[in-house]
Amino acid sequence: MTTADQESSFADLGEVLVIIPTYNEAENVERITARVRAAVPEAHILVADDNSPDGTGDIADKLAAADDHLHVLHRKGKEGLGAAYLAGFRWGIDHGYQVLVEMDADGSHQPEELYRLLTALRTADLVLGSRWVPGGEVVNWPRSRLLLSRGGSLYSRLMLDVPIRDVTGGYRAFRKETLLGLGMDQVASAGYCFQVDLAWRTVKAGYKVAEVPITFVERELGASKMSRSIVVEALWRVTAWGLSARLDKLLGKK
Ligand SMILES: Nc1nc2c(ncn2[C@@H]2O[C@H](COP(=O)(O)OP(=O)(O)OP(=O)(O)O)[C@@H](O)[C@H]2O)c(=O)[nH]1
Ligand SMILES: [Mg+2]
Repeated sequence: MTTADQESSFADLGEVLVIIPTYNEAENVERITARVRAAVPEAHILVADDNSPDGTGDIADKLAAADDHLHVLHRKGKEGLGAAYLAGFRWGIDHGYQVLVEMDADGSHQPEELYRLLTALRTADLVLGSRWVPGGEVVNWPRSRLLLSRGGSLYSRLMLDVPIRDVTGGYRAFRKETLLGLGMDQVASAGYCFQVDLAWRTVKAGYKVAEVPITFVERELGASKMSRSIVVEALWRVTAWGLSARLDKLLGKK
């Protein structure tokens, strides 16, 4: 595919904004933004930085000064992935973007696969990049991490009754209307259950969700922000949501 083809290829979807939340990603921010720019030249990027002590925000500012498709949202301090995305979504909607993409900074979500998500968005309201559908895979993950992710996805799927294979994944493309319709203002999840929360809300609101296979690559540079408290938050929230949905059903509420 030539660059000219790519430039015109997603115009029918409207303006695309790729939101990349960052916390101490100084080693990754330049590389990931360059890859996005090369893969989908017409897309804009918003780096949502939580005042990273390692200077990620300053690097992003320098890159943005030289590229009119790159923007930076500076936030006061570390408030979690979920809060950074919600702020990024609002920024994007306020600035007239029609498609809002979630992507990690560490290279796990390959920009070169973004066209798959955008292509599928033509006939869906939310597209999930999925590790657990045929054709999807994970490269370089230790067994413990594989079990955590697969187990977390399975538990969420059963508990919440969502027909999604990879419900915890964070490589996603939303239509603006989907975000506006799913009640973003009530989302309180901070860590990884933010992803489960949004997917569940999207299904409950009756939107069409599609999954496309991705190859997820383990981060090579920088440190993970995954922690015990993030896993615990996900576990208790998903359990509480699932139980309360079951109770509502039993009591005949909608
Ligand atoms: N703005 C912001 N970004 C965050 C925060 N926590 C994590 N991130 C970013 O969210 C993305 C995902 O975080 P990771 O640490 O890679 O988490 P992960 O992919 O589950 O863990 P690894 O597999 O170990 O990489 C990265 O781009 C992080 O920099 C936060 O509190 N604020
Ligand atoms: Mg990561």
